[in-house]
Amino acid sequence: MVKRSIPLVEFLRNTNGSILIITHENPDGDALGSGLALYKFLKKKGKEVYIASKDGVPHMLDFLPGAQEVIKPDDRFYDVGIIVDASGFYRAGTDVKVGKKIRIDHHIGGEFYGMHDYIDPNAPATASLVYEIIKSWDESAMDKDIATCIYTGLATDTGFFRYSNTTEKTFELARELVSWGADPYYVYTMFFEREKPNKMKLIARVLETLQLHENGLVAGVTVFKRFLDETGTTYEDTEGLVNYPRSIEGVRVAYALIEKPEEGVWKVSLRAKGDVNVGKIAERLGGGGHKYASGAKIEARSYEEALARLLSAIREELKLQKVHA
Ligand SMILES: [Mn+2]
Repeated sequence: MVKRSIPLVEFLRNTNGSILIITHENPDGDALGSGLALYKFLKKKGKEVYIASKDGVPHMLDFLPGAQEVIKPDDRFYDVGIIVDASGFYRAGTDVKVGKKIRIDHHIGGEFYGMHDYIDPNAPATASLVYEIIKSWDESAMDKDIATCIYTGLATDTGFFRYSNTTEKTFELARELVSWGADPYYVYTMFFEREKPNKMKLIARVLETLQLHENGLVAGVTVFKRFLDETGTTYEDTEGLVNYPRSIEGVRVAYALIEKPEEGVWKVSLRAKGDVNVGKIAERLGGGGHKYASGAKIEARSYEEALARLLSAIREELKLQKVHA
């Protein structure tokens, strides 16, 4: 194992103040997995550490060790703030008062706070960066709980080892985490196989909205707010619906357009199949993300207007990126 000297490790080692770890809005498996792994590790190291998420912990991630300890961001002042798995503190969805800002992340671009940031856009997950930090600090502090958190981040960000960011190194990391006690079957069943029957009813409605565009290069679904009301589901249940249009043969860009009238916006999730960069599409709409997964919020008065703006951003990028059927 290569031991790297990491300035962040030296900084945290010498910190006696309070530390707030914070995730992005609507946290996913990597945000909470990497955040909780770091939280548990820093606790073991005797640090005064807290973990916060504006939207709490979604049902499919409530099995993560330490999930009950996640707090809502508050008005307290923390000496150090660490944003995980996000391109900056603005992604926390709320203002936090911290003395020093640090970012641990694998997104391209974003905000930089200085030499104690730990950012690697080539990492498959932020969780793998947290694992590097722990290994270079004190690997003997690894345990089953921390391994489970890191494994969940790695698994969810690679589509459970199916996406194109899955490499030999990903499996090597996964093997190490399993040797520390992470249980792939446990994580898989807790994450995927605890759906509520109402979610199936929501999926049925949403699939009815399927549309194909650009000769089948683009496919998407729409989640109208009334679908949630009619099926007794919430926005949390819309997570992952974009994977259905992506699974269609020939589709290169998939979207899920989600009506959020209380915010006056349409939220869009984008997924790429093959070598289209959907991060660029999201940027055109004022959002951001990765090459393969991104999102944005479209301010529009009607569904037609939101869809037209989304499709025009997709069309322009497909032309620029020279993507043809
Ligand atoms: Mn991530």
